[in-house]
Amino acid sequence: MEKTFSGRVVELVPGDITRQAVDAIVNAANSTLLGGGGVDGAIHRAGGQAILDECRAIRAERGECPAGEAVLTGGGGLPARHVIHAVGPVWRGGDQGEPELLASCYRNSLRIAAEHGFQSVAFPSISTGIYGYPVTLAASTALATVASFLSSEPVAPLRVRFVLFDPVTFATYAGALEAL
Ligand code: AR6
Repeated sequence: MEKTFSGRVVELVPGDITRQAVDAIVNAANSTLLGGGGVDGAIHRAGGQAILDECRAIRAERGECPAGEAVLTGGGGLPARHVIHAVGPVWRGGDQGEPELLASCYRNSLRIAAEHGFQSVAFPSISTGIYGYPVTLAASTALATVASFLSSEPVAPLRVRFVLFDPVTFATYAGALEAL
């Protein structure tokens, strides 16, 4: 399923983000940038030590990465050339700035992609696993933020793919994209 915004495509696919051959995949990281479970664990396992070494160097230089922000590394052994490590918010009931932080995760990731001239970027469903963000709310914020960036920014990727790991998440994003 896909929709076009100012000639740029948002598409939804089921599957595993570590298998995507795109300019950059986005990781649902944590503030330490040192790896974890979920999609973060899968990306580090599949991409190898080079990604962790780069994350360590970034951390040593800039400290922790706060929620809402993102940093760039190479793709190590992944088919993707780069990884954008974005830190989503932990869901704390929804009145602790979670929607703004989630939106800024997507915006900052796309800004990094645009700055580096990336044409294709793949996102997972940030924050909706271990961080507990309700999928219905996350899907509409994620898609509205990406659509707005693609519609309004002079420089942006041509293709943004959401790679959704389980059928419920895929169906929820499909409903939200339809409604947009
Ligand atoms: N490809 C695509 N999506 C995946 C994959 C995969 N290989 N594996 C899991 N998902 P989560 P969060 C989905 O928990 O909620 C880590 O420990 C998963 O089904 O990975 O942002 C970090 O270090 C869900 O739909 O990320 C942080 O501490 C989505 O990815 C914390 O988890 C996000 O789930 C971040 O939690």
